[in-house]
Amino acid sequence: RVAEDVRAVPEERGSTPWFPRKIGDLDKCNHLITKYDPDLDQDHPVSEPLPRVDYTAEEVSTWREVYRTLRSIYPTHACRQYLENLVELERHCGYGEDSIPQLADISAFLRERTGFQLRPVAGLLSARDFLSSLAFRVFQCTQYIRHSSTPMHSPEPDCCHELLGHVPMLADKEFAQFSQEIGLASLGASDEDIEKLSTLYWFTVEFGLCKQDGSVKAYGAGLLSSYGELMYALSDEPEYKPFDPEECAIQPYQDQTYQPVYFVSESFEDAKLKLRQYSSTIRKAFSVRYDPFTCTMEVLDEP
Ligand code: HBI
Ligand code: FE
Repeated sequence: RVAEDVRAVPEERGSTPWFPRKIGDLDKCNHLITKYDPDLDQDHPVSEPLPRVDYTAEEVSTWREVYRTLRSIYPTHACRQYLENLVELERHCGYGEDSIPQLADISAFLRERTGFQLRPVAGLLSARDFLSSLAFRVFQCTQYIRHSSTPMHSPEPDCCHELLGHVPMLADKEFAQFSQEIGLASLGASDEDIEKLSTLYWFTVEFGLCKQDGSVKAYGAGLLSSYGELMYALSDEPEYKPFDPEECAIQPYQDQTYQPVYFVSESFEDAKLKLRQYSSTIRKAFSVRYDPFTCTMEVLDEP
């Protein structure tokens, strides 16, 4: 059941790789690279309600430790948008030390804020599948938690990473737009361009920093869900580069240890405009526009 070939796609269309045209097509975008939770239903349709999970006392205790540790440094290390949304999530979605918030509640909250919705996924997806869902404002989200023996580290995304790293940012309008545009750029792109967009995603959505009121703050989910790397990223050790998609897309990155370099955005608005400019240089035989009323991709100028 685990996809050996991350390039596997349901069908090919000329020289353009297959891509989802309507939101229900995302049910085919579920090629796992690694499967983390053997119990989780791998094929959860986008249209079905999100399952609620009864987490064990041990799982909640892992969450508590992670929440408490990270929460203490957010006021000084996280960007303004993150902090404001975290407070909202604490108020409306059960965020706090005492229980693991449920995807169903968070998804309903995000839909109201930015139109993003969550879909449960059993592990790490292929980059193409993962990015394509962003084009529909669907965030494929793990629902299991890391092992209790390593509360401050997880080799794979888990709910601590998704809920503390990604979710507060997905509630921000500009950031949501930025995320969707990476997804749109990925539709039907070549494998080489998917690789570049993944790297771009890595240095922004996962490990991005931004300028705010004269200092540098974190907005990347990989940082906001890792105490160690969050402290390191905002220390004077790493190198900072101004966000430039061209350079960012080919920067070698680290998934075993801290990043040697971080990209600093002026603002999400600025990052979005730069990303748009970059996306326009990706060679494709067509362009796409998302119709949020019908949840379909309009494909223009298709050969
Ligand atoms: N799959 N479930 C899941 N979660 C991610 O954050 C994720 C993924 N697959 C690929 C990926 N992230 C990134 O490394 C980029 O390739 C998009
Ligand atoms: Fe992530």
